Amino acid sequence: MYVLARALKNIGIDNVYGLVGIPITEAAYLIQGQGIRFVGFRHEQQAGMAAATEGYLTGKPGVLMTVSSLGFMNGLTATANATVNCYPMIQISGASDPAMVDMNMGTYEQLDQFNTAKPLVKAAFRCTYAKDIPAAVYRAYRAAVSGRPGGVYIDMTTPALGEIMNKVDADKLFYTPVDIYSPVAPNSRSVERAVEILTSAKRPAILLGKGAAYARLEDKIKTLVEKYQIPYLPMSMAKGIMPDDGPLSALSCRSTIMEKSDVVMVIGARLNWMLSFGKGKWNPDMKFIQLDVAPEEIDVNVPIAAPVVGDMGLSMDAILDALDGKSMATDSDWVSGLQAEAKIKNAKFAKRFEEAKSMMPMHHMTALSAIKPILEANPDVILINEGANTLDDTRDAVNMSLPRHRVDCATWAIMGMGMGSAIGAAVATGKSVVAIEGDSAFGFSGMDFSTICRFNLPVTVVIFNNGGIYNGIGVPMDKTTDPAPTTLDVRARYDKLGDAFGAQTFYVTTPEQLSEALKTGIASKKPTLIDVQLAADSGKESGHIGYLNPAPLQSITV
Ligand SMILES: Cc1ncc(C[n+]2csc(CCOP(=O)(O)OP(=O)(O)O)c2C)c(N)n1
Ligand SMILES: [Mg+2]
Repeated sequence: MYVLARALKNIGIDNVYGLVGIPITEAAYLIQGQGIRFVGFRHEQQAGMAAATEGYLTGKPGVLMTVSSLGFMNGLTATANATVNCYPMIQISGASDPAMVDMNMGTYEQLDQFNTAKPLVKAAFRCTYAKDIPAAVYRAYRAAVSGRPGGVYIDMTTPALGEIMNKVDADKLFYTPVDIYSPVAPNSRSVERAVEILTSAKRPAILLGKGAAYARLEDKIKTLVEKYQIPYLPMSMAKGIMPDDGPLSALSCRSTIMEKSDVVMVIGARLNWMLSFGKGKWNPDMKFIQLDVAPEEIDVNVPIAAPVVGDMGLSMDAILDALDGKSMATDSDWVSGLQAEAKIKNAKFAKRFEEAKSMMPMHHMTALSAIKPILEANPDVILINEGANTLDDTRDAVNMSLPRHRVDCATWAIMGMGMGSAIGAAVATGKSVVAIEGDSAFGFSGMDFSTICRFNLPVTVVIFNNGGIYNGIGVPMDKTTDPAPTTLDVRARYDKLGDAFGAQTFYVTTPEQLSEALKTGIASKKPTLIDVQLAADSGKESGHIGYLNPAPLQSITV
């Protein structure tokens, strides 16, 4: 296990997130002994979310360590989520002796973890001998960050962890991998094609995904947008690559971009369910230019007129070079039309906010009217966000102005990333973090608020308590005294959970109290928990994506 600790140190791992037990406890101590921070969690899924968030924010894979069987599977949920979201991370799990697993001998915590993990990760390795550990760690690192990033699995068997080697032989195992991240340039014909289409566009737009944030394209995108006056539309986690309230932001004109643009340059985003698969609402004559690191992403759902496949930084450089000296053919009223529409939409949104301000008990937007100015005045705070209405309303309300400062439920729209991601963000960047959580969403990871306290991290957790999944007014259909399937506890005092672990806590019922509490939490840089009392009828089923629910034939009150 010393070999493992040293391999992690050699490759530059700063933090390991995990939860110990047989057979990894001693390894965790030795890892700490190498000067690597070991952040011990209460649940492996959250440790995994922290590792994934570190990977997304830094571009270096986050590392998760789990015990065998259920610990492995708890962590694997986060590793699978990382693969889907293209976050680089490595899950290293203690594992039983593979010879015994293969013969189904009923050994301690027996599970064929290697084959269980395989379909959910980019690459998987199994170490049966200590001599294989450094190469497995280095290869896992390379696999996690290369091409499309994702989750990688190492089955760290008990025999490999316990094997004793002589030091001279062990020392020979370490090497420095050459070019552990090696960007691949796009082909020049694809760049020319993209530039031809872009410069002939009458109504061009840029659609930004979190891949563009991960690839650190902000300076190049700024040049493209400003020099060629192209409006941009960010996906949720791409907010802040360019300022949400900038003059070319089309954030409030999403439908118009979909329906009216003739060329959209998709950068690090996928035309998946979140974008109606590039069909339906989209202009049927649309020409998509798509920049992606993975060729498999091209032509998914709709044919792509100009794919540019390769490292997106190199692709952007090549496109900017090829554009130099060329001019755009944009209709003269395209940008001004969008700006006029944005003005009207923003005014409408502001009016909605004004109306919500005085609602008592508070609604989501009432609480956000207090939160918005504080977060916008502290752009360097990383925002973590999960829930349904809590997610949608916060995303719509809070403008971002810096890249990689918003992490949320992302592609799978999962609950259960909050505390882990908040911890990963705080540990990996040293920055202050605010997590805005629905009361249901918080329940998935709430116990790891204690990890925030134990490590004294600058994290403020804000819980929007409307007493349920979507709201607290669901009507039970069987007329028993059981709560409805969506109902939680609108009278719960989440702040008392914070008290149990020594956090600074607040229970707030008005926007003024919330404002004070949030300012205090951020300024203190201490673990803070704010229980925000909302009305039980604030929020609707599934927030903005209720249309995805199959329709029932009976009348149901959710
Ligand atoms: C792992 C997982 N389980 C269940 C769901 C279904 N789900 C979607 S949103 C949500 C919770 C919404 O309630 P809350 O977080 O309180 O936000 P609100 O809409 O009430 O503001 C749930 C359980 C999910 N997305 N992920
Ligand atoms: Mg709720």
